[in-house]
Amino acid sequence: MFGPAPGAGGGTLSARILEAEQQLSGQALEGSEFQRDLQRALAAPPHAISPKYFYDTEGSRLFDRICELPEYYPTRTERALLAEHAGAIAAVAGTGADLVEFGAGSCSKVRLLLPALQPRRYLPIDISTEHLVDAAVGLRREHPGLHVQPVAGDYTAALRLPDPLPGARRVGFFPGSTIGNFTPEEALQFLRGAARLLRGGGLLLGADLVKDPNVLHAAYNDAQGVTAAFNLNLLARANRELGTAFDLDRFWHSAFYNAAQQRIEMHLVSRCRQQVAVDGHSYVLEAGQALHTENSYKFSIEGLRRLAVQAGFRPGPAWTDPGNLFSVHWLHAPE
Ligand code: AVI
Repeated sequence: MFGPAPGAGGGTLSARILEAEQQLSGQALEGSEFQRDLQRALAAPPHAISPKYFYDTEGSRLFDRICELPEYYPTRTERALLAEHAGAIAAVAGTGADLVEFGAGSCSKVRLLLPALQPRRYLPIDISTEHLVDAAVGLRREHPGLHVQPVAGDYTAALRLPDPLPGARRVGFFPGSTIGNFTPEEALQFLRGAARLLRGGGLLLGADLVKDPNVLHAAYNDAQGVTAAFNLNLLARANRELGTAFDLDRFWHSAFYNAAQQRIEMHLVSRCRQQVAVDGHSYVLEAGQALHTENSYKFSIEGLRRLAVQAGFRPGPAWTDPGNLFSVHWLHAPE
């Protein structure tokens, strides 16, 4: 899953951004992968597609708006936990580390940790190159002494990372409960890869907690319709990138809590019987037929710790808010 990229060393920020842009060759491939996965999802049950396709530039912008919504508690709760416990986190993670963030987006949460963690280098990884480069430039401006080396790519795929810094322990940062967007098998596989990559260091992981389904329902069905737009952007993206002609008004956003699976499910539901086409292949969607676009698993503290142990980590402290909405875990990765 993870591996070093020989020769991807230091250099100026613009050179490092160039490296990130050069890794776009991986994203060019993603265009055809998106088409193939969309065709597969439309052609036959289970009619499901990976949520990774939400995150083009527009999708990343919409996700940033979701994080500001009053109903979407995870972001502000996790931010408060990171701010409050930054010192305790640095005490277990250590200072001067080689800090790797999986799915860094706008790199906003890491800012809360930088003064306490004082990493020697920061490697933000993200699939949305444009977003990543903008974020890295902003971060470098704010922290001129920080060595920022963005890596554009899909951190769930075979990703080549720069060689570790000699003598620095690797600390991973995976906030936002993005772990919940994986299937349980993918989550285990991701954590196993991370435990190998971070040997001798550890992972700081954010995980959303099981709670009152009404709170969850509101968080994924916000009054302003931003989550609906985020969900529908998957079809808008197909129109932009694949030349499809999905009529977004013919779909509605559906999000509900599946208690048996401990997850929010998001779907795009066809409002009517309609025919759609992708690259010359047409598909009939019945009224009420759903395209499953995302799962967002919720965890108990103990459940998350069990998963981490299975993946090879030794769980350390976990921090939660007074309302038990969200959790942040330190997971030590033994040598
Ligand atoms: C990125 N991820 C953790 C978000 C979540 O809550 O599962 C994505 C999201 N989907 C709808 N709203 C936010």
